Amino acid sequence: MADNYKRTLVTCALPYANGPVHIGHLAGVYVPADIYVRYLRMRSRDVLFVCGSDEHGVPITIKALQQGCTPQDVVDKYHGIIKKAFADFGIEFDIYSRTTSKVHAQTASEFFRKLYDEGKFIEKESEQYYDEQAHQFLADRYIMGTCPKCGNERAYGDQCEKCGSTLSPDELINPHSTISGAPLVKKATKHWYLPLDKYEPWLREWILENHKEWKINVYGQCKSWLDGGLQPRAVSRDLDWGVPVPVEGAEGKVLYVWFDAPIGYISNTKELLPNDWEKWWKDPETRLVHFIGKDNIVFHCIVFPSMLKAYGGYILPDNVPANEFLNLEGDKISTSRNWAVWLHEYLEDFPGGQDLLRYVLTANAPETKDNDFTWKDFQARNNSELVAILGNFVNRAVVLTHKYFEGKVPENLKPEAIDGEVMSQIPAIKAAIEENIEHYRFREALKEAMNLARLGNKYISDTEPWKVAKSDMERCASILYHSIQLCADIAIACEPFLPFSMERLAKMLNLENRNWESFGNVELLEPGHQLNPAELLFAKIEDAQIDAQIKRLEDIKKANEAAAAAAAPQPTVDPAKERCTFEDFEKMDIRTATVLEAERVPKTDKLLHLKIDTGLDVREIVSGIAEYYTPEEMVGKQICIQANLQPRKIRGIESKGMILMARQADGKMRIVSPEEPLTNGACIG
Ligand code: B3M
Ligand code: ZN
Repeated sequence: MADNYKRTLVTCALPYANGPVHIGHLAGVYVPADIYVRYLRMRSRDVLFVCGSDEHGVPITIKALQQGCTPQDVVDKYHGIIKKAFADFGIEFDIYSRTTSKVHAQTASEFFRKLYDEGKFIEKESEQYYDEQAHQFLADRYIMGTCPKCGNERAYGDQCEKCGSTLSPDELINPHSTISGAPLVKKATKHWYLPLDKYEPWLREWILENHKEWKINVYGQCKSWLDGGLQPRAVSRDLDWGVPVPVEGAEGKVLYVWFDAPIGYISNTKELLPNDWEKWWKDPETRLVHFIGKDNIVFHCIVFPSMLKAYGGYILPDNVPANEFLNLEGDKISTSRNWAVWLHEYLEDFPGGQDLLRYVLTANAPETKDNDFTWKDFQARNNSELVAILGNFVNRAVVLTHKYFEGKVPENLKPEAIDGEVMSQIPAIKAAIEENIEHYRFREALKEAMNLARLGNKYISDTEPWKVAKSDMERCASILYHSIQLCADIAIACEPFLPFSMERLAKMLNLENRNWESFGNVELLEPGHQLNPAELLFAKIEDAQIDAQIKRLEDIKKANEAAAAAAAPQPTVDPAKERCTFEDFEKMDIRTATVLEAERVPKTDKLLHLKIDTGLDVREIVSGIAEYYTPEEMVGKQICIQANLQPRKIRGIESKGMILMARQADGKMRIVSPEEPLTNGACIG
């Protein structure tokens, strides 16, 4: 690897210890990180792999309330389950600790205190809802009331789960406490804020100028945050679960979970290496890489770096290769709707199926866009890739070597041009795997690694050693000699992706040294080297197993639909409008267009500034859709516009036209698009 770094510190998002982990977590964060780390370890790089449970914050206290136990009980339970699931899937952290550890409390506390002492925070008093019966301030999630948009009487202070609107507690009608049921009063409370706005110029330079190489989804999100303007962020909360704010007079206040959690990366390193942790965090020759999901980008690219910068002396992330989301059978994975494949349940249904899941999740990883996991695809990738390509090649090579040469690597007695042709392709494949892994393109890297097995299968099919054996044993020896060398290359190349089966393959081959450097060596296994008996690496998955999984999901869907129907608000529609003439209608020039660029209009919550191709021209419009769509979601979308509306200046921008949106009576809005892509400028009417 051509770089100036001496060591690499890899972190994975600390999962909230309020539930088990599912395939979305694995695909988005933990499998790619593990592939990366395994690869670096095989290259004998100095690497440290750090993770742990995120055990503070409101989600944990809510779970405790629901389950009638203490927050500590909740995190003890899920920390164990999560830690085991990672170990079961071969995610080999150097440390998996927790943010309730002593070291963490000290580290986070000291971190806050230094910034506090140096005047890096703003102190601000604000009015917050207070429960006089429970004697506490309430987080938004603890406040319930009537949704102003749909009338649901059980809407939360941050969201109405019936109509999906994002709310603030002030918007609720009759807000009351979910803890005591009491009505709420407003009371002044003091909090500390990190003035992110002050770091904005520096962040712009550091990210937008100096990290243009970051993944486009990460860079784009950072840009849109920065362009939207940063605000000071509160780093404390009125809550009784968390790291206490280490300031006199701050009783009943804890550090905000997103302030303490990323410091958990530091504390966990400290816990593992009490005397040696600093070189991993403070030496500019350390490269720091955060693996996370897309919902955590702002915290890892903007908030945490600003904290580190404010503190001083720490290195900053070199890269944050965040993935998008994995959906399940076309639907968003959701814990509350039980729409997920839980890791511990998966292993009950597919014992020993770790590599299979790792494979499918990598081959189909949501690296650049959201992706879908389907059980049919899972089966197809197993049966027609792992079994038919990888397993088949290895099996043929090893079985034939046993059959004709008593399981000893034969001698290369009669090589022919075809052997050289096949073996000469290995360096290029190796280089492609390296290039892709080093640029966080794991699905591409896996495809290349599988090309070794494709190559092997083709080689064996072309040379037909079982036929050659009838007339020319020396030639047969050469073919199997090369096939076995290729198997050894595969045992190395695929190890980061499929560690369990490659361990078995290495045993089958009696291959001891699997460092990356030896991959591609002309002779990995010498003639005469004894192989172990052939063993199947992968087994076919029958339809019945897949049907059972699909049926399970269908049952969950039915149960969810029944629950939703029971709870659904009475459907309402907007009243009919006055009649218009055909001529009125004809006057409107409505056509299809495609969004080319989109960004937030600075200092507004609702407006997006779009550049669109209308087929007639490229023009700019300002649209009040920012509450419903992010700029990233809009780019590339085909929309319909009212194209001959009188232009209007909105926030200094000349807006030429209006996007067609459908608005439900409850306020929910979606874009109206053609059923399938059309050319831009197609007239509607
Ligand atoms: N626990 C959020 C999450 O699990 C959060 C990540 C913390 S990383 C420092 O998505
Ligand atoms: Zn509502």
